[in-house]
Amino acid sequence: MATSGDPRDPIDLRSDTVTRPTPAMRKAMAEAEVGDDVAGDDPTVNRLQRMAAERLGKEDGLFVPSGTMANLVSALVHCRQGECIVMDQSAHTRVYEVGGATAVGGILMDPVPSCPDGQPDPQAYEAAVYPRNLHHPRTRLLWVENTSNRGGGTVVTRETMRAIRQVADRHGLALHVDGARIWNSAVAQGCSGADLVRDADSAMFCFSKGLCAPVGSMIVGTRDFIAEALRRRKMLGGGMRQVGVIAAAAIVALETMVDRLREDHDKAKELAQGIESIPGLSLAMPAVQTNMVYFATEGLGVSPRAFVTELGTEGVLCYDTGNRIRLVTHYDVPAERIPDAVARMGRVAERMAVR
Ligand code: TLP
Repeated sequence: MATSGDPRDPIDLRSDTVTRPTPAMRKAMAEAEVGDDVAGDDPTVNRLQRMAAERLGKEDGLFVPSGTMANLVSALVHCRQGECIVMDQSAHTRVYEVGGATAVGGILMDPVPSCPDGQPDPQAYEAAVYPRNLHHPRTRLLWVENTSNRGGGTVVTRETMRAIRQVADRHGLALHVDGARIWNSAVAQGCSGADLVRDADSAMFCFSKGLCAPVGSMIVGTRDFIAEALRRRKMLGGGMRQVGVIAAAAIVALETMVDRLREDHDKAKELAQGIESIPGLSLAMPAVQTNMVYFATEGLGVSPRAFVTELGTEGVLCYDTGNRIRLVTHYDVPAERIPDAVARMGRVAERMAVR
């Protein structure tokens, strides 16, 4: 039998995407009422889409298989070939979505320098908007990620959203939110999801991260926007049939898993405190706001990659992002396991320091 600290009993902090559906979700999936969703006939999907749109204060919603598709479909609705989206240089869509907007839509993704505190800088967005003339490509869309993944899981505030909306209005642009973890942001800020996307024309969020559903993301926007999004989803092969079986899990996620995200944030804070106490490791972000902890290994004189590999032998699973290491807390790593994770990291740091 595996015991505490036993590498055969891994602590998986790679991502909140590793969470598995809860028993309540599996039950709802088994019992879901379904129909052909491409024909608009799946009552469970229709209910989920209405529910999500209502919670985010938008007219309509569209269920899609993944966050990547949610972002791609949104970009394709907002922009035509040769047009530009302004986004943080480290935005997930720029860095981790295979360049889909450019590859599929011929859309440029213009980078804005990241701010050290993870808060987008409205002035930097404004500076990246092309003037309208014969020569430049046309800027069409501003893009904000909330929470910011490579920004350390930091939240974007309502004030920042308002300021970016003003930039959009000054230049006649649309505003999209990659809200893969919008509920983490809302819970951390003590506001509603709707508060955070009020200034946006469209937004997406994921069910299959901290909310623990097995599959699926949601796009929300006006009725017209969603009608166009439906065509793009179909074009990309994302029209699904009796998809109520997974929408049922997403309903459970939305109804029961949002408030508990604060537990994940507490676990991340505890993890960060533990890391601070380990000689040679240092936090890469000043404050942990949600469920991510980024740290550096410079003080040990070893590369993040080498540290991650060694951590794997102790049964702590995580990813490096080049110059840093990311840990993500979630439902499937209970609070009781955090001290064990810290202890394992401490052992690895000690071993590597003496080499
Ligand atoms: N992020 C994942 C993947 O990079 C593996 C992670 O572990 O953080 N937007 C943001 C901000 C995201 O973090 C992600 C996924 C996506 C979009 C895409 O969602 P999926 O993976 O459902 O396509």
